[in-house]
Amino acid sequence: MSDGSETSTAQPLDEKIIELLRKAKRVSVLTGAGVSAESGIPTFRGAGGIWAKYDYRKLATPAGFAEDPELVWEWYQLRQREIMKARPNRAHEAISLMERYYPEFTVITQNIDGLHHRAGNSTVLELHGNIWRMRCDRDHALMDISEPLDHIPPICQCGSILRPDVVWFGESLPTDVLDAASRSASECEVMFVVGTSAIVYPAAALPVLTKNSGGCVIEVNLEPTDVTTYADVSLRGRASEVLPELWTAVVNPESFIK
Ligand code: BJW
Repeated sequence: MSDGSETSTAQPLDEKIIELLRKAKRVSVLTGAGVSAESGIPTFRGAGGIWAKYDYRKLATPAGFAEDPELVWEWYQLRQREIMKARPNRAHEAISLMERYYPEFTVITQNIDGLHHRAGNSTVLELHGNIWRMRCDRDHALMDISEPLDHIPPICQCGSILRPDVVWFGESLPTDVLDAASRSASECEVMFVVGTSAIVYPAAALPVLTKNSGGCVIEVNLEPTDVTTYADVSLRGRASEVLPELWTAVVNPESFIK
C-alpha cells in the first residue's frame, strides 16, 4: 500500500487534459498549507500538524484572543519567524509560471504566509488574511508588519488591542475576497486544488462551484480528500514535484509520455 509520499498519478493525466491545459484561457488555483509544507512551514492537520501541538480554541478563535491576546500574538510571532526563514518552493514557482501563460489566472489561497506573492504571482486572493498585517476592530485601522513586533500585544492609537489580520474559526471571510474567489471558481475552465485537506469552509466549497459550472478540477495532494470524490484528475505526490512535471508537459509537448 502506498504511504502517499511518492509521486504517482492516482487518476492518470491523459493527452486530453494536457490539451485542455494548453488551450485554457481562464485558470484558477486553490492552495492550502500543503503547498508551503516543502518551504518548511507546517500544515495544520495530521501528525506533525499545528493542531496536534497547539489548541486551536486558544489560538485561532476570537474567544481565545479575547482571553489571552499576548499568548495569541506570541504564537503568531513564532510563525512569522518561521515564515521569514522560508522561501517559495518549486510548487510556488510552477504556479507563478502559470500566471504568465494564462490570460486570466487567479491564485486563491488559504495560506497567510505571503509566499505566492514572493514567488511572483500578482493576482492572489487571500481567503484567510495575511500574517504580515494587523488590524483594529474598533476603528478599522489596518497596518502592515515587516518583522515580528518588539512589544506585544500591540495597541492601536484608539487604545484597543490590535489583532493579526487573519480569519479565525467562527469568523466571516472578507466579503470582497470571497466574492472574487467564488466568481473566479465559477468562471474558470480549470481549477487546480493543491495541498489542502478541503475540510474548512467556505474555502472547501470553491472547487464544487467549478465542477457545477462545468469546469475541470485537478487535485494535487499527498493523500485523498473529499475533493478526490469529484475531481476530474487526482495527482498523488508532493506539490513541488507534481506541479513542475505537469507544467513541463503543458509547455513542452515532446516531454509528455503517456
Ligand atoms: C501536501 C503536501 C505536499 C501536505 N504536497 N500536498 C462548527 C463551529 C464553528 C464553525 C464551524 C462549525 N462547523 C463548520 C464551521 C465553519 C468552519 C469550518 O469549516 N470548520 C471545519 C473545520 C468543520 N469555518 C469557519 O469558521 C470559517 N468561517 C465561516 O465559516 O464563517 C461563517 C460561519 C461562522 C460561524 C459558524 C459557522 C459558519 C473560517 C475558517 C477560518 C480558518 N482559519 C484557519 C487559521 C487561519 C489563520 C492562521 O493560519 O493562523 O485557516 S484554520 C486552518 O485551516 C487555516 C487554513 O487556511 C485552513 C485550511 O487548512 P489547509 O490549508 O487545508 O491545511 P491542512 O493542514 O488541513 O491540510 C494540508 C493538506 O496538504 C493535507 O491534505 C496534506 O495531505 C496536504 N499536503 N504536504 C501536496 N508537500
